[in-house]
Amino acid sequence: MDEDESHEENSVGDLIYERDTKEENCEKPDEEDGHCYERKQELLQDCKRLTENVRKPLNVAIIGPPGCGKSSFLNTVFASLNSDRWYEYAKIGKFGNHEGVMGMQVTRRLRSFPKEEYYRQNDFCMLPTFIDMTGFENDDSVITEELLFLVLSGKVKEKESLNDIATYGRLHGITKMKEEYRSWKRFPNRRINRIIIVCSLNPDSAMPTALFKSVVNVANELDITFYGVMTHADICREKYGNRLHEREKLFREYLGLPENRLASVINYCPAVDPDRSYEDTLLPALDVPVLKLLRQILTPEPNDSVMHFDDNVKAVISTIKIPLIISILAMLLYTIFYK
Ligand SMILES: Nc1nc2c(ncn2[C@@H]2O[C@H](COP(=O)(O)OP(=O)(O)OP(=O)(O)O)[C@@H](O)[C@H]2O)c(=O)[nH]1
Ligand SMILES: [Mg+2]
Repeated sequence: MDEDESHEENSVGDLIYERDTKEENCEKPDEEDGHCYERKQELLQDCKRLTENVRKPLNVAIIGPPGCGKSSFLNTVFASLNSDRWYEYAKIGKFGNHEGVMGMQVTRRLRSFPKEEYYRQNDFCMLPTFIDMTGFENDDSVITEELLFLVLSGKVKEKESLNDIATYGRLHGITKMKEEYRSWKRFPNRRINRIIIVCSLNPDSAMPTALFKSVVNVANELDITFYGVMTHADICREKYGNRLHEREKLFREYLGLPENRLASVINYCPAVDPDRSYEDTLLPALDVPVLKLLRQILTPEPNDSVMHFDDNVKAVISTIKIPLIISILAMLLYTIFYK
């Protein structure tokens, strides 16, 4: 049996053991389920407590190369934040490679997951909105960087086609693109507060350094804190040994990430649990590292609940606009007909 085969036969228990031996706070393999379950509950409480005093939910964007496990990671995040079972909220599948099914161009849009969509308990907490940013190529062209700027600064609506914006930029040039889209109304509720950059731990897959460069440039320009997540920790540990440390190191160096802003995760997926027991229950050993990272992400930052001045003005205008128009019309009608 080769290494791959032996790995495919890995049970969730083996994976939990691997995870336990790595996770300093989930390290008792003989009590693995119970211990990880308790650790999960502690971390979950910490995460909820951190959101108690926030004025509005954070927007957390997920970005990474096609097929690296962004949607799977989001579903793992949602499972971690809940207490019943895993669900497929973010659709999993390899559509990210430029062309979709039967060679058709896939229209790329942002997909947001507000708390109401993924959180199934009734308690009050201001958990974040997660935004799946599929469709960014490994590219550091000015057009990609500008597209990232528009998305991260909250200028792109949910249904807006990212392809159309990029095509406009390619046809008319970067200056026109900036003039056209930066002048668009900003949606204060869509401004991104944190970024999670996802990358596979597999050393055989290419490291999308150009995309990383663009994300880091734009995140720094907009003063957004970013985090790193490395997926596929299950298939890689045994097979690649030391090469994984090199890969992690490289990833951190490209992003300039301190260790506390990086997590290696195993996502809920059939490769990890062929019986898909997670459709009935949760695997707390997979949740723990994700919740540890989320606790970091949810730690309040000075700018979090502060709205920019122009956002406040726009918010006030848009709130009073309709009643104001109705009042003016009513006054006009009154003046015309009764005076
Ligand atoms: N073994 C293993 N497989 C994973 C892991 N995470 C994701 N996968 C698999 O990788 C494949 C791609 O996952 P997706 O979550 O669709 O990747 P994505 O980045 O959202 O892909 P696009 O949206 O197309 O860019 C799926 O077959 C997943 O089951 C992991 O941690 N371990
Ligand atoms: Mg996806």
